[in-house]
Parts: sequence; structure tokens; C-alpha cells
Amino acid sequence: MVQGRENTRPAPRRAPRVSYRQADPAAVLAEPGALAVFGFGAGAATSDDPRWLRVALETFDAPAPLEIWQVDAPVTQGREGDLCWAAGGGWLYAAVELDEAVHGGPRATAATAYAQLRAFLAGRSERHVLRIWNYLADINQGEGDDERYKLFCEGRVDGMGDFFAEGFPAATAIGHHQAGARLQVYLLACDQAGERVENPRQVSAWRYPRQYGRSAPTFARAMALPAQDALAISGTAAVVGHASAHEDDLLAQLDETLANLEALLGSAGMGAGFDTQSPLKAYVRHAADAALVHDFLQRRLPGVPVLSLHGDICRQELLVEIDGWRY
Ligand code: 3EB
Repeated sequence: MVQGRENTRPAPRRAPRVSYRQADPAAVLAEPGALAVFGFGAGAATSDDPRWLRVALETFDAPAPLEIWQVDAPVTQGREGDLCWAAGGGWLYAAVELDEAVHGGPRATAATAYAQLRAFLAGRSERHVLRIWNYLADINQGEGDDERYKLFCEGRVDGMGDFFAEGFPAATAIGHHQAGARLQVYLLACDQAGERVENPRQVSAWRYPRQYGRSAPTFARAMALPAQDALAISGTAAVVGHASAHEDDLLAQLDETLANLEALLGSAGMGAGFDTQSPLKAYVRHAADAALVHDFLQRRLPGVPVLSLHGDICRQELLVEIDGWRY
């Protein structure tokens, strides 16, 4: 007898759990289902485990927590050239870290990173990239179309080719301050597709006008995960339409950013607000603003786990950006 279609369609994959915790990296990596574990800043531990990444951004939180991705399945991991990966239960983590001195500037390095990720994904069942983070050095250095962020955007397009023809993943791109001009790119992919979400208050990034560079930024504002049980939210700042709002006004930028986050939740068909299960990151350009950002978010998003990181936003006039998860 022929089975009904409803019996052959796989159940949607439950979203990985993302959380922050003060813990020993080795102990967390030994927990069942640990897909990826992140430390922040130069003081973070080192480990040979491919699931461990030391992110090149300093945290303002002391002691610094780890970020932990967990799935409900056994995890296998490995390395392939410059690439580290881990997979389990239909989910895939992959990361590359490349030195610009070896690969030739922000554009060529981004192209190589994305080409390596694309080549790896081509041999995997988890080929739906849902979320990507990009951390590069000195993101605002250079003038006009040669600003390093804009060169990164060009290289990202060069390297991804038509891989994202079905649509772009949600993303973050932030500048770090570590010496050595290393590009870090890491992603979450799944063997099932997510659903892209745009923000009605903002022009979609890939439609930004020419003034923002030769290649528009290629990301979706957010991605609903396959079971619609979580929303992965891209780096979100005080951008309205395509323009930056409230130049040099930190609190007004924070207000506008929260309005954008709320608009995204609405656009995703989710209820308003964030809660204790919804970890966010705040990227703060000036260390001197970190306390104000912390106080603002404590007041406006009480109980929400927020990891504050020292990073440059890809437009010089933007002082703060927020990304994260809403479960
Ligand atoms: C913006 O709204 C702010 O280039 O991947 C946010 C998230 C931003 C991702 C990226 C850039 C990126 O345009 C900048």
C-alpha cells in the first residue's frame, strides 16, 4: 500500500538551543548535543575542538560567559582545510578563519572564505544556510567604495556565487580590533529550509542603493527556523528605509533599533517582546558607551540575556547594533 504523503514528510527540525553561561569550555563541549561553543576576546580559552571558536570581539561582561549551541542529537565534528565543522540532528555548524595577509585583503579573503564554505556545504545534506556571522578587522577603514566593509561585501558576493539563489541567510557583519586582520565567518545550516523575514520599516539590504557600495549587502533581516520555533535575527541597527537615523545619538539609535526588532517580530508573525529564553548580543562601537547601552537594555528588555561586545558597526555613524534569537 502506498503511504500517504503526510507520512513521508519529515517532521520539522527543532531549533538548536542558544544560551550564554559561565562555564568551563571543556565541560560544555563534553555535554550531549554540544554543536558549537564560543568564547569572546583575547582572554578566552583555546581548544583544539573544532566546535570551539574564540570570537575576535572583546566582551564588556566580566567574567565573560560562553555562548553555547545545543541540539537534541549526537554530534560529530571535524576539520577540512581551514574549515571547522560539527553536525547533528540535521543541523550543521561551520566556521572559517582566514588571515588577510595570506589571502590578500578584505575582498579576496571574503571570497575565499565563502568559496570554502560553499564547497564544503555542497557535499553535505545540511545545505540550507540559515544564519551567518562575519567578523573582520578595521571594518570602517578606507574611503568611499574602498571602505573595508564594502570590499568585504564584494568578496562575499564573489565567493558565494549563485549559492544563495533561493535567498540570502540572516547575517551579522561587525568590525573587530584584533591585530592580524583575521576574517572569521561562521554559520548555522540545516537540512530543512527556513523562512526569510524582512522588515517593513527598512529597505531590504540587497536592494540598498548604489551609495552604500558597488555590491549591496547580501543578507535577510531575519530567518524563521524550519519548525517556526525560533527567529534568528540579523544585526539590526538604527536604519530606517535605507538611511542611518540619529547620527551620533546613542539613545535615539537604541530606541530606533528596538523599534526595528519589534517590527521584525511582527513581520515574522510572532508576539511582541523578548524574554529570558531569547539571547541577544549588543555590539557597541565606543567602550565608553557600554554602560549606557547596558542600562538602557536592562530597563527596556528586563530579564533578557544580553551579551555586550566591543565592535564596529559597518556604517561609521552607527554606534550600536543588536542581533540574536527569539524563541
Ligand atoms: C544594516 O542594517 C546594518 O553585511 O551582513 C547588518 C547585518 C548590517 C548584516 C551584513 C550588515 C550586515 O545595513 C548593517
